[in-house]
Amino acid sequence: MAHEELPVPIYSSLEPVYGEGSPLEEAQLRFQTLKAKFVELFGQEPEVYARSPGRVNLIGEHIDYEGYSVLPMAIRQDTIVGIRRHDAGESPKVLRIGNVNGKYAMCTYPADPDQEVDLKNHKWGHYFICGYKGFYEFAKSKGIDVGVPVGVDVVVDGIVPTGSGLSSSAAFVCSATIAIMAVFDKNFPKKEIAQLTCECERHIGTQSGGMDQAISVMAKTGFAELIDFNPIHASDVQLPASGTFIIAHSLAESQKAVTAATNYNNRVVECRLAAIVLAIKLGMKPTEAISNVKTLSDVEGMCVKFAGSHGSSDPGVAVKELLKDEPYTTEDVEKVTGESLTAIFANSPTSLDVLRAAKHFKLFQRASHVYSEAKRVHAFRDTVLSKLSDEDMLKKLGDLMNVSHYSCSVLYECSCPELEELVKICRDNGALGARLTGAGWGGCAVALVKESTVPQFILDLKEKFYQSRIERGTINKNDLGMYVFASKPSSGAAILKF
Ligand code: NG1
Ligand code: MG
Repeated sequence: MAHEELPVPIYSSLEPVYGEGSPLEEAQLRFQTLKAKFVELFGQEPEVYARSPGRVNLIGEHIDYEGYSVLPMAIRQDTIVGIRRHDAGESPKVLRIGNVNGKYAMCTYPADPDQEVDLKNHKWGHYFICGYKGFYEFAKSKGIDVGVPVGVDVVVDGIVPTGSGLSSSAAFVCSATIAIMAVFDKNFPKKEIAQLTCECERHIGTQSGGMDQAISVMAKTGFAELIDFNPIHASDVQLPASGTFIIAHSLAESQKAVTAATNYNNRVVECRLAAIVLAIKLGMKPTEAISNVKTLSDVEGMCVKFAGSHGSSDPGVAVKELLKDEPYTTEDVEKVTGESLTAIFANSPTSLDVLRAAKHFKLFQRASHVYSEAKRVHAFRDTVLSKLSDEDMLKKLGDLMNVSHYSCSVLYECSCPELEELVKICRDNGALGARLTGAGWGGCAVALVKESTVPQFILDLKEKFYQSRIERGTINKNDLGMYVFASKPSSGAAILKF
């Protein structure tokens, strides 16, 4: 049976998840600490645990929500959750969510799967509620009876740095969802869990694609994955052994849940408008485009046909010919659509927030990024599968990463000064390629480096990027290992019963 059709694995020890050596010892200690915290808070031990990892995206940025394939790998850093289900008679019926990290105060919610996530009042525990609601919604859609809602006690420990582009949010939502499933004795095929966690993370107010949850749930040790959407599917990608991916934090934190209206969701709305305008320019009736065209991948076929009449198969040709370079005002777009933007997005409160905050829409730039980035993902995979020498292969992969960064920075405008500085330092110090990873606007860069030069490369980054920040007191010297590290493809989500 295909890997993704299998349920989440259930283990009785940590070895299959964390492997040999110090990560295993570190993990053992974390699970002990979590259990002790659980007993301290709730007077009993957890019944079961779940874990789900963060990820680094190697290439394919801001295209998952447009329906295009991406190429991430899971990292070792993860979120672990311990959980106990209350008995049906126990009251009050509440969800009590504690954290090993004292920075996160205990959050309490009613045991009500229909509660709305309070977006105006952001709390860390909201990510757990996404998973809680997701589980009930999924069970309902499948006609599975999970009884009347009962309370649960939960303790969380996350070591994926937050706001870093390494998907701490998906690690949390996926581990939460799987913990709830496990405490209800339910399990489902991984690809269904990937879909359900993608949908339920949207309760937090970002119009996310499904990359983070898909890799967190479906990752396999030793492989990056090419993730396709509609339907979700993962294919293993074995990376060349002579190269290593280094993750380095720019130390600018991107608070995506808070900046969604001007950053992440803004881009989702711009892509939708670009897709609708393209469809209309390519001959679709405006009313039909407004109701049927959701993403740029929906109109790729029309764009390619258009390019064909210009002797090309590149959807970018239609973008160049049919969209103007200058930003579109609301009136510009409404002239094409014949419908007000507030009417087009009437059913999406988070999109209406975007419209209120936006001055204009850069349709040409965003569509150019998406179509070209989608091609680079396949070029990356084809290069890994090619017969090139290791040296040539790494060089080509690095080039693709560099062009991807340029496109994110210039066309998609999701970089920031700290990331630009860091990416440049990576390249100046021997990286074959370097780019921002994840949503951007802060967070991490990923650099491809020859295996043999990894220690020197990390020393150079420490000296040229981090040293001045240590001196300024931005970070503590002892924490450097959290901000810059080499990463191997790690394993996906698991349930742990000891
Ligand atoms: P981050 O912010 O790095 O977790 C986000 C989205 C992804 C994808 C990337 C950009 C969520 C949960 N994740 O990742 O789906 O769109 O940005 O490629 O919103
Ligand atoms: Mg996230």
